[in-house]
Parts: sequence; structure tokens; C-alpha cells
Amino acid sequence: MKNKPLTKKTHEDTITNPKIDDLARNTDDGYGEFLTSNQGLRVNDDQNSLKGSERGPSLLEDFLLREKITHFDHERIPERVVHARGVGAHGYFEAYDNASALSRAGFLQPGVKTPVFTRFSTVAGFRGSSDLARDVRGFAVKFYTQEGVFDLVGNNMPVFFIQDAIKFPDLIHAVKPEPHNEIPQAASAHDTFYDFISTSPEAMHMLLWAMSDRALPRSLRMMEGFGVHTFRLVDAAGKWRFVKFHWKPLLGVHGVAWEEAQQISGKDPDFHRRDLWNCIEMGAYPEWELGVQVVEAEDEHKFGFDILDATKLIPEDLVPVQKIGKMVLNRNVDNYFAETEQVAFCLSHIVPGIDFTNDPLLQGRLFSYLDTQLKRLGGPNFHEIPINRSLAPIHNNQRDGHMRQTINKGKVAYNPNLLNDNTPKQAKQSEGGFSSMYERVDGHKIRLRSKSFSDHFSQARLFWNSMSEAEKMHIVKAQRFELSHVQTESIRNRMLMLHAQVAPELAERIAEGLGVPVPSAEGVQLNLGSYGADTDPAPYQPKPATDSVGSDSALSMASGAKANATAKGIKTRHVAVLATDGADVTAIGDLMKALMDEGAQAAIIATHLGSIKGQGGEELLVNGTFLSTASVLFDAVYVADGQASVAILKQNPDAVRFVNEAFRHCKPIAAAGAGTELLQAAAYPGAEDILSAEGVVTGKDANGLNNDFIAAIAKHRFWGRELKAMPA
Ligand code: HDE
Repeated sequence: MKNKPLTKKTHEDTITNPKIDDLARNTDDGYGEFLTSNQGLRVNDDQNSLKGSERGPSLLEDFLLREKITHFDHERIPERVVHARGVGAHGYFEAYDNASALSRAGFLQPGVKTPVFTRFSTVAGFRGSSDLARDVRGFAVKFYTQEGVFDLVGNNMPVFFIQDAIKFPDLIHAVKPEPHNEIPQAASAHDTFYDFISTSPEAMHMLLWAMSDRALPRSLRMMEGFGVHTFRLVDAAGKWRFVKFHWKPLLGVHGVAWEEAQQISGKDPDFHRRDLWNCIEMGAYPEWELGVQVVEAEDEHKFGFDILDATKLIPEDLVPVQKIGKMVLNRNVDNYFAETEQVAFCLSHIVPGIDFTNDPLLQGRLFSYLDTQLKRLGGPNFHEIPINRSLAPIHNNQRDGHMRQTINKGKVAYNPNLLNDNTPKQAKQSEGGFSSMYERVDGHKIRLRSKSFSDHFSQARLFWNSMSEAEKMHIVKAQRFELSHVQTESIRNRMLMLHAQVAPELAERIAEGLGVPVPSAEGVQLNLGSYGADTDPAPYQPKPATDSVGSDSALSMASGAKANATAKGIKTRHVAVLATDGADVTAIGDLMKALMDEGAQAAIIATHLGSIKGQGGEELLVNGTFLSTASVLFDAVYVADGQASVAILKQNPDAVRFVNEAFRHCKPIAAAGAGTELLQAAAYPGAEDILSAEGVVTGKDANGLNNDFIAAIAKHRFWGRELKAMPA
């Protein structure tokens, strides 16, 4: 028992998180125990099957072989049809003291602390695909409240591709790998996706988000989350208001470059998973504030768009986000399958004080999640799986089904009844009973899109207008990349027409890269995707974008976005220190201390593992080599001083490429003393002025190099370099 590894029980949160205690009922750590069968029988030989003689056939009698292999044969369950690749973590949510005025939900009352389980995901890729695909990220939070489970199943973008749930299977069939050859994996750059988008202009706003840096998060810890739909909060007096939910990361919102993302996918497809896991393990717990934009019921129609349309956001400049609580993720899972794979989110997991709206996308989702869990988790009892189990007690007359765990006693399984004193009984609202909002609904039964949903371009233009120059360039390049992969000319042309509706400049810049002019959209039926066969299409054609749409300061990740307002310092940033034998080890030590004091991490990357020798013979342990790692896995690069070290690195193409890439990806770079020579060796044509480029700091620590470097890392990236020197 001496070598027993430390268990998670050493975390302070396990003492205070009731969901962890609840899960503990089902956890097992076989350390030091006997190996048994699933029936508890101690196994004497787990290495050899039972055979008729030493070289004879295996015997059917071998129940141990059969049990072991049968269990293995059945280990896999269907992956999620969307959001298959994900990563989850435990934590808690703590309400501030201001939300009780908006909602009577127990978990939103001042100071209430609620355990949560959060799962982040990509949408299109399979379970084994890469974290860095250009994609939307799922951001699903399960709150284990005292009033039952509440799931806030959101994304890292505030709008969606489609307006009506009936189009969801089409959207997903279009974006997933094409069915004849199952290519491409986790990528939207192919014909079927753009065939769908080019005929469904409602997708244009979301498409711009998906082409922006939001689709390439630096870390899951550095992205916003959004409930997307308009929901309602209901206060203690029964008064309700519309709300949009937001998660704001305390580390700010940051992305990586597209070329970098593609390289990360090869170097470390688990980049986001690993980052989340490691940060939680070392106690750098990711944090988000929950915010709401509140719209009074009577203001429903005061905007130039319909707040029930999920392709629209409410600009934060119009309706500011009020922060109502904070989420901290402070514990990794014990078992990926049992927790992250089996967790079942569902939009209809709701608590009193929160309610839905008539958003037709939301309404369809209310059906889909329960339905998909029945298939994925194999039956109606998935709520009993530990990760899904409510902390609030469950009593009802639902019975039986596959894998039922609860042993319901007695003969009464119906309601009303006299035999059980009519229990379990209904709860009055004052006793915590959920009651759907009282609301008058009347109208004709009709299968039509509301005309208030037909402005598809104004908010896409708002998003475009709000981007910095570098962010605009990223969108243009992303569309050039994607449309270059589209083989069908007519689809590319329709996409250019649609981009021209958003902003003529956007279309022209994409077209330039495709080597074609922007075709005229005059007389072209742009919108094939929102009316039925017998419907007159004219009223459903998209409206032209509103000229006065302006911009919103919360949308850019780069230009002083509000989202970044709370981001301070360089906590959890990864810095590569390039050095080899002959480096100035003392200066490296000073730098590493300065970085660690700020909560960043540094790794010595050298030409060999083991340790490097400093100028005076001192030794420094190496963390990685140019072979085992790459610049794309770091946020910033420091080239150490020391003539001998720099002379070796200058001759090493991998070291040169390391710096070259970091510069191309607009990362902060520092070179101490002779280190500047490696920078010069790494400069590509057009970047000869590398030493004076923004975000490049040179000199000695004595002259403030380390402080300047730390200030540069806090700025994350210097995208302006691209505007100046990057080839298109
Ligand atoms: Fe989902 N979505 N979705 N979705 N969604 C699923 O449920 C669906 C939509 C989101 O980590 C599925 O359990 C429909 C918007 C997340 O386990 C499925 C529509 C938003 C996750 C499903 C949408 C989301 C899912 C697949 C259009 C952001 C992962 C597996 C009406 C607000 C949850 C599963 C996790 C997963 C259906 C659109 C977020 C099939 C029909 C909009 C974060 O039920």
C-alpha cells in the first residue's frame, strides 16, 4: 500500500462539493485489492484462458474469458451525433447578490453555492478528431441545484446558423463529412456545407462568427459562452423578463492563428483538453462570470430584429450585460467515460424562476436532447447515472426500463391514489413546484417563417463592422481557404453574392483570393431555404442589410473588447525559452522567476534533453527539444543570451523555424543579448525589420527586458504584424 497514489480526496473542494460526495457512492479505486470477476469472485489466473490441454482449444466453460471479452465487446456507446468530442470538469457556481431581483431560482439567491459539471466540445468532428478544428465550441453547464438539475446548454458564439429546428438535421448533414467517402473530418471547408449555407442566407451572421478567431480559441478557459436563445427569468412575484445568458471568462477572450491551429491539430490534437486538465491539476482554476442582458416584457418589439430569432444577438452596447454570479472549475474527472461521456445535457432540465420562449430553435431543442439521450445512453434511466443524478430527491411513478437502479418500494405507482395518501404529491409553487409561465397563445396553425425573421444581413454587417483590421483579414482569409476547397463553381459564386449582401468590401476581398469577380445577385433567388412548396417566396426573400447598423464594442476580441476588460496579466501562459549549451543560465533563471511570479509557466527548449551547461558550467534542466515540441504549443518565445548557445541555434533549422513561426503567428518574442541574432536568422522576406516589429523586445534584464516581455505577453498577440508583412 506504500505507493498508493494521492487521490482527488486531497482537494479542498471534495469536502465542500456535495456532488463529489454523491459521486463517491459509485467510485472505485482497486489499488491494493484482489482482482475479481464482476460477480466478486477472486481470479486466480488472468493471463491464460481455460483450454483442453496445453495446446488445445479454449473451452466454452471459461466463464472468466467470456465475461472479460463480452464486457470489452460492449464497451462503446454511440458518440453524440453532434458535439462528439468534448472535455468536462467539475466546479461550483456562486451567485452574486443581485440576481434575486430577477429570478426566484434558488441557485441565483445571494451567496448560494451550487455544484456544476461543465462540458466543452467541438460540434462537427468525431470523438477522435482534433481540438483545434475551425468550429463552434459547445459550452454546457449542469447545475446540481437544490430544486433539481438546471442545464444551460450553450455555445461560444451568441447566434446560430438556422432559425428553425426543423432545419437542424440538414445543417448537420451538410457540415459533417460527406456521406459517400466520409471526408473531410471536422471541417466545414467542403461542398455540402457551402451548398447548404449558400441556399440558407439566415446562416450568414453565424458564418462570419465561425470564420472569425472565435472559432479557434487559444484555450477553453479563454472563451465566452452564450445561452444563444432568449430565455425568461421569473421573479418571486411572478413577473418575468427576457434574458440572454453570457459567460465571461476572467482570463479574457483569445484565439490562435488559423495556420497555427492546423499545426496544433497535428502536434497535439488534445491541446484544449490538456490545457484544461493541466490548469485544473495545478490549481489555476478557470473562472467565468455569468451575466444576463435583461429586456422587459414590454420592450420585446423595440429592437430592429426579433429577439426570438436565434440568428440575432442583442448588442451589448444597447443592453449591457449584468454579472450575476461566478463559476469556478476546480476538479478534473476521475473517469472520462463515466463522467464526460455519460453526462446528458438537456434544455428541458429547468428550475422554477427560469422559463423558455417561443424561439422555434429552442422549442425543437426541447425535444431533441431527451430523445438523443435515450439512444445514446440506452434507455429512460440515464438520469440515474451518477454524473446525471440530481442532488434534489426524486420521487415519482415512473418505473422500470433498462438498467433501473432505484428500487421503488410498495404497490402504488400511479397518481391519484388513496393507498399511499395520494403521494408522491404535487407541489404548490410556494412549495417549489414548477409551473410554466401563464401566457395567452392564440393564432392560426401555420407552417411559415415569421417575416420578422427575414433580415439576414444587418447583424452579419454589424459583426463585420465591429472587427479590427486584423480580424477582418482573418475572416477574409478563412473564407478564401474554405471556398477554395469548394469544388462547385455555382456554390462559390452564390457565397460571394451573399458576402456582398453583408459588405461589398468583404465579398471583393474574398473574390480576389479566389481569382474571380463578385457575381451580381440581381434577379437571383438567394433564399431557397425558408419557405414551403406552395408558399409565395417573394415575402421570404432576405431584406437588404440596414445601412445604419453600426458596430458593437463587445464583438471584437482584439480592439479593446469588453470581453477582455477583466483580463489581467499573463496567468497560465506558456513561454518557450530557447537555449542550449553556453546560454546565460543566470538570466534565464531570473526570467523564469519573473514569469512564475506572474503565474505563467516557462519551459527550456534545447537541442537535446537532459540539461544544458551555462557559460560558467552551471546546469539547467531541459523540458523539451525542437523535436518533441513546437512553437505553436507556446504563447511566447524567449531566446536566451550566450554567444555559444545562439551560434548553435542559428545553425539548427528547427530552432530557426521555431522563432519564424512564433513571429508569423504574431506572438510576443524576447531576445536577450546575442539572442537577437537568432531572430534575424528567422526573419522571412518582408520581415527584415523583425527586431523593431511590435511585440518583439530585445535587450537585457537589467534594462527592463523581462518586464517589457511580460507586458507584451499580457497583450497576447500582435496581429498588426500580419497587416504589414504577412503574405496573403
Ligand atoms: Fe445542440 N444538440 N442542437 N445546440 N448542443 C446536442 O444532444 C440540437 C444547438 C449544444 O456536451 C445533442 O446530448 C438541435 C444550439 C451543446 O453533451 C442533440 C438543435 C446550441 C451540445 C442536439 C441544436 C446547442 C449539444 C447531441 C437545433 C447552443 C453538447 C448530443 C434546434 C445554444 C452537450 C446531445 C454536451 C448537443 C440537438 C442547436 C448546444 C442532438 C435539434 C443553438 C453544447 O440533441
